[in-house]
Amino acid sequence: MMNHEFELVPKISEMRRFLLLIGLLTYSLSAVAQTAPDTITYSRHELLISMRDGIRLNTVIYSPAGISEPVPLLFLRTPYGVSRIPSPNKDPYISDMAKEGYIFVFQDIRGRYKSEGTFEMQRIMRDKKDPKSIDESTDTYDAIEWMLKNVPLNNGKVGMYGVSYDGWTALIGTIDPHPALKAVSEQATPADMFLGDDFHHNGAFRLSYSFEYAFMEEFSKKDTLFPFDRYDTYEWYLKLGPLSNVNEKYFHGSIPSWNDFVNHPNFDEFWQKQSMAYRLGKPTVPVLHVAGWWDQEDFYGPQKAYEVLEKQDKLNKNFIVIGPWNHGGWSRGSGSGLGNIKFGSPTSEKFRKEIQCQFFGYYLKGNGNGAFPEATTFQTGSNTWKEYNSWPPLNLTKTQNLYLRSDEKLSFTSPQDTLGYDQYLSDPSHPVPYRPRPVEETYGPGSRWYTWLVQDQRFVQNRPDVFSWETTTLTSDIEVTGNLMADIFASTTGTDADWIVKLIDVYPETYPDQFNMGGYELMIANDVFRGRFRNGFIKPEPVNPGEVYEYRIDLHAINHVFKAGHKIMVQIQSSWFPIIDRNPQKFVANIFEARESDFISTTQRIFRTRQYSSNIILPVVVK
Ligand code: PG9
Repeated sequence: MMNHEFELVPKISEMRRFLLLIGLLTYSLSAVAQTAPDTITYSRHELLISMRDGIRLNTVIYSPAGISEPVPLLFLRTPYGVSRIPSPNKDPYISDMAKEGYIFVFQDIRGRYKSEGTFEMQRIMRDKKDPKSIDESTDTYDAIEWMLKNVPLNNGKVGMYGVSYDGWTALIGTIDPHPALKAVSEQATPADMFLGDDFHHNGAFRLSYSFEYAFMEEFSKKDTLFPFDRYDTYEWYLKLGPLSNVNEKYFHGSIPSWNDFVNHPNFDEFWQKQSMAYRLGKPTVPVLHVAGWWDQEDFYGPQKAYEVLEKQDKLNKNFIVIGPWNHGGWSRGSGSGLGNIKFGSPTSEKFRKEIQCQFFGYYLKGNGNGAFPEATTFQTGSNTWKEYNSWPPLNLTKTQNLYLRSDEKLSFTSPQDTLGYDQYLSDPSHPVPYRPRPVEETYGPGSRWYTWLVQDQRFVQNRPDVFSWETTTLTSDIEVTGNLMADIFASTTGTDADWIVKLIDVYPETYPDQFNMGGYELMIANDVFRGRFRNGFIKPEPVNPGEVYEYRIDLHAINHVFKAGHKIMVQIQSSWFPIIDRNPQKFVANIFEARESDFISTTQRIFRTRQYSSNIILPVVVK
């Protein structure tokens, strides 16, 4: 998602040139390709194809040379520019499939790069009563219709795939799908931009990501980095002050998504209609969902999309894979590690060769028996692949509660005290950084954004506004598989507050297996909750100063073994900056309109008594 080169669209008669080229390559290279399938050559052609409303979308077609039998089409639609995509056999993401022979088609979506029309962030679904209406689903349909008729030697079957926005467009293709669409692998699609993906988590605004991404996509037709005047964006966002300064000083109303953020601070119809829960019905084509445990952008999305479709998956068309990856990590590299964390085997290679290839091979070419596991997940900590016939697995785990106790202890035994809390001061003028400073521009040069979720959490442990509780050294392995929840009892002296909860695997201080992991504090689960939404995301409510409230915070799924010799830690804090905007801590109706004077320091208390027994609810595998 960086700046990409601009290529000129050829002007001569597109179809004639395209057909001529395909014809020549088909006949001249067939002998070579048949004897050495590893060396299939792909020819590239780029052209504009018309949608039902006359808008033309820029499309690149890579056709395998030397094939005599028809092959399926694999289709990817992207806002990030098709010119960035290498030839299929040079792109590690799809090179294994390229060896097997597919026609690869890449398309710039409306209004991006060389496509005509207007870009709309996650375009809303069309009004079907209006025959002229269009959306990403009709564009997908029209493009497939065109391909079937015009791309030589296609076998009439289409697969779609892609990571993140490209995964989102793939999944949108399953809505009123073209009958030729036979399989889709959405990978890291966002599913709900208010509850869990790029733009908000539980209603807390993902400031740095949303600001930079909205500018990147909407400043021009090509990805453009925001021109920060300094390297450490932590400093820049702090100096920015209240969010109203964004339009006043920088965007001047010109970035549509930013205006949407400002105008929709709650989970209103705008966000509800964007969500996959609203858009998707029952599975229309087989879907393979793919997620990464440490996906810094869309971890929630693929699991939510899987969950929504699974409810109506009578024909067993819905599958999920979760591996030890960051955003899109399965599509590149070997996947043997992430940051300092080692996985003991090339997990991304395995995904591409043994899962992605087989999935499309079965549904598009009829290879194999199609007996895919319902859920395939990589268990971190033990570094082993697991297969389950449901996700999360049923009847495998028992709920155990890990309680916050006095003296910074964490224990499976509940507190019996009648009084007890830990407290810290939360000062919006000194927010806790979410990753070590300098916080480089998200997609800027030298950015450590990509691995921040596996960053050693010792970097904040001694801050007075981050509170930690820790178990004693574990004497046996604890295997946790499924959905976690934090159940936190807390009060604030303000009228609104953010609660950030992290579940951490603490490595032994001396760790000869990998010396630089000694004492490492690895985040296994985390999320933020904005207090104003404790009674629902549609209507925010102030909190009463000093009153103790129960906050149930979804920490999502994990599949992790806390090994004997390690400890488990929980950290709680009230800012995570600048990935999450600063909560003024004084309730205002719309935080995008808060004034400087609304930002106040508050004292936060986390309770750990018999009545208010803050804890983490863990699904622990029964041995
Ligand atoms: N996480 C990115 C994104 C997807 C959809 C909407 C907004 C952002 C991406 O990597 O494409």
